[in-house]
Amino acid sequence: MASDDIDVDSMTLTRFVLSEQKRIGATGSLTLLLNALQTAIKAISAAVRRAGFAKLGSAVGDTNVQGEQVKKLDVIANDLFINMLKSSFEVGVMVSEENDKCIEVTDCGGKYVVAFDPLDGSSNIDCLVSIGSIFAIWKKVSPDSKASEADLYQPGRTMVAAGYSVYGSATMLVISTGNGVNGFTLDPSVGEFILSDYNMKINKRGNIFAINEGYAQYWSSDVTEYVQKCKFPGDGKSPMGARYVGSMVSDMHRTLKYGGIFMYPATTKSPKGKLRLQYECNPMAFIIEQAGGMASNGVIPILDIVPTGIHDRSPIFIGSEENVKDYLKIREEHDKKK
Ligand code: P6P
Repeated sequence: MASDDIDVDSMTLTRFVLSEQKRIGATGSLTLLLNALQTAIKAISAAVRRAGFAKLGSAVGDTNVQGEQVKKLDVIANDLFINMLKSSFEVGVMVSEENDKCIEVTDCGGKYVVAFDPLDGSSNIDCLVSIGSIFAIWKKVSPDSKASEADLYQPGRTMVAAGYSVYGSATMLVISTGNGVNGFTLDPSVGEFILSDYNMKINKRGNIFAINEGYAQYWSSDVTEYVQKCKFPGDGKSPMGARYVGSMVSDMHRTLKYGGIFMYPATTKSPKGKLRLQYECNPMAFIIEQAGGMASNGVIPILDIVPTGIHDRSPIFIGSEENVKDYLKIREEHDKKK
């Protein structure tokens, strides 16, 4: 209970993960890995809050493997993730959105495999739109062999944990280790993530659709029909609300909290979609399924896609189960006519 307005019994993320470790009789390796991740995220949060003063938002002139302009904060966030994960001695191999090749941590025998986007939505830094970090965690395929790039080709279904952080009006870390979803808000005065959203669940149906309508001319007919139905439902029903931030973490956090659907479909310009499977689509799909929602590439669940490359992209339709099913029904009708 709190005394003098100081909570003397806070459920911190560290404490929560330790209690989970005890509950399932785990070895503590994942606890160490998650603590390393939260240290990186706390440091990124501090850097994001200083970006304006320290001109961290300005580009460093490079472009990353995605061909996107690299900003100083991207570099800081990427280095923090890599260094904190390496120093946990629990990671055998990792892939970052910022690095063309995977990073094999040869000298530690770590049993975990991590894919991460250290700073997603960084094109929004200079206009103060919320950005975030996203991570997915697997175990090595074969416990006795050295980790290698092959371990990064696992489908999302075999993930052991996933999460994202939002650097917004507050810094929040939303995480699942396979036993539901919990949200932790950073208390800057203590420097700890405190449990603020216990056992998060997504509504079965929501009233918000999110898609970049600027690309409408590039959509397939099923997406066009579905979005039209969101706007003109007919039968005297009210239209759905439209929201689109352009920062996946922000769009996904709103979808989790308020319900509805987020879509980044394949288009004639991006035939495989834009968002990356291993460190954007899969972790978000893991979280949303754990919260009772649904995530599909339009044909199969995101978590069942078998990657063919560490930077694979995938179309994604994710959010409240009934909203996603509404789209999939239209998709099925159009596919039958092909
Ligand atoms: P578009 C940010 O660059 C990002 O990778 C995601 O965070 C976001 O959802 C998407 O791209 C936005 O892409 O093409 O709508 O600007």
